Amino acid sequence: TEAADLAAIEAARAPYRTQHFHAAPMIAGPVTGGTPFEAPNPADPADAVGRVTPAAPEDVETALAAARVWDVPAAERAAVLRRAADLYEEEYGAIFAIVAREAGKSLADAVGELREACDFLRYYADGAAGLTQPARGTFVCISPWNFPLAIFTGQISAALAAGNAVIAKPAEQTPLIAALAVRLLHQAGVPETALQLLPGDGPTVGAALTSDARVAGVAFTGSTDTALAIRRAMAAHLAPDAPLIAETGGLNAMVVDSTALPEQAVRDILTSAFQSAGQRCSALRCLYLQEDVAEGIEAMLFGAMEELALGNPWDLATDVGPVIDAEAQAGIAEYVAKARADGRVLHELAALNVGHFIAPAAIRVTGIKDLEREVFGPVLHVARFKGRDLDRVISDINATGYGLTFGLHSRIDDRVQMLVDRLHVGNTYVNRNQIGAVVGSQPFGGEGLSGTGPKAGGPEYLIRFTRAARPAAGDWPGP
Ligand code: TXE
Repeated sequence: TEAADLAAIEAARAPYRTQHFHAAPMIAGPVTGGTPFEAPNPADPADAVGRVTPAAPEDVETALAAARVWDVPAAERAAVLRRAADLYEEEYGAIFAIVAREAGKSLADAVGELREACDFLRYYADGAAGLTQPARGTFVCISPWNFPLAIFTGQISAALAAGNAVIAKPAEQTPLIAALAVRLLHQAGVPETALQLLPGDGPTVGAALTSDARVAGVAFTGSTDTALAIRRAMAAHLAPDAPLIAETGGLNAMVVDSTALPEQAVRDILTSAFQSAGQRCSALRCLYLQEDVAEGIEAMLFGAMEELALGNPWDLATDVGPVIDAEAQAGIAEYVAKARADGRVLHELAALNVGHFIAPAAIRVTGIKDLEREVFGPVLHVARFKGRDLDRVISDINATGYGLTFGLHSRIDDRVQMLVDRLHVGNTYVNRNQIGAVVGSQPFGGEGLSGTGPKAGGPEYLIRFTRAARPAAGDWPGP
């Protein structure tokens, strides 16, 4: 039963409730280390999560000099990656605890992180046998804080499956979960020269790695601006055929027309906009409601928002946790305050006074053109449209330049097909929530400013980490 599962999870996490974790450079050589700092819990300023020793410039040099491709038969690499997936699953108590305390993610999110990370390990292990080209060399993997286990593991397991040496640079905000993942991968049998970890910040450690000629390729997930900066650094310093595999931001819309089932649409809107406190690149940002049903759906939606439990993710009942840090909180709070001053806030939940929380909010807009940037938090924009204006809605969505996810609630088959055909997005979700990706069966990735492709967890991804890869990003994001 679910109650028994929750009790088991409580028990597995309990030993890690107050543990003080540690992350430091994990390199095949002596560690110098920069100035250590304390990792905060975004939900609870009183919680001492751990201590982080970032990489010093000497550690970057040591890692680059020590990196060695993982030159064993593909079947052996695959077996090690599968063993790592088993170890991740055995360590689920520690993983759920760190994901909650360091990244502020809810139990539902933590379960999703672990499942996706293990799926990536096993999927790329399966794919390793089919590779016909050799490894490229040293791959740098730079990951974001919003999927601190799943995306981190997805990048490095693909690069390792292909036999590369990996140097991983996790997000500043989430080095503790990365350090645990690397420990488990080493324990499974990945050599220390094939997988090294350099905690540290982007402009120093990240930039040093992406502008070193010894690096053969870069996998990156994060903001579009950072991806473009990395592309410039690579063009100046790396071999011209070094691939950049980038997954970046989105400005995602959902259209709900008058034939939609309201209860189902409302449930999917809530999940799409507020799961992970809206800190998913796939999250719904701009909802378009057809005018004749808009009032009814808005009333239902605002009622349903009141059911969301905003709170500390250590509490298993929490639906919406904090945003990642004080800077994110301040930026989003300022954005919502401005909308409030303009009288555009349609509904918002009561605020919490401790931790970096943003109360889920719905804001009136005339359309996606009113969104100047990706607001990475639990903020949903709501627009209304008339049936005859659907063409304009489509061209406005395409005109953002992003192309990650699109959601549609409609029971008119021709309309569904027309929208799917005309919208330039990587992933479309019809009559369901728009945040899912399933390794192997539903690969994830965007078009335009949202990424270079190929889709993660899909059949094209792994070969980009071999010498079969052509320059992936020479003209990205294209004219
Ligand atoms: O991302 P950054 P941040 C978006 C989202 C969010 C915004 C900022 O809109 O509000 O990005 O988040 C490393 N050279 N997404 O600041 O800066 C950095 O250390 C090399 C969307 O966290 O792009 C981190 O490891 N590396 C997204 C990684 O890049 C550099 C997920 C991502 O950080 C670097 C997260 C540099 N010059 C944020 N500068 C998604 N697609 O889900 C930074 N980094």
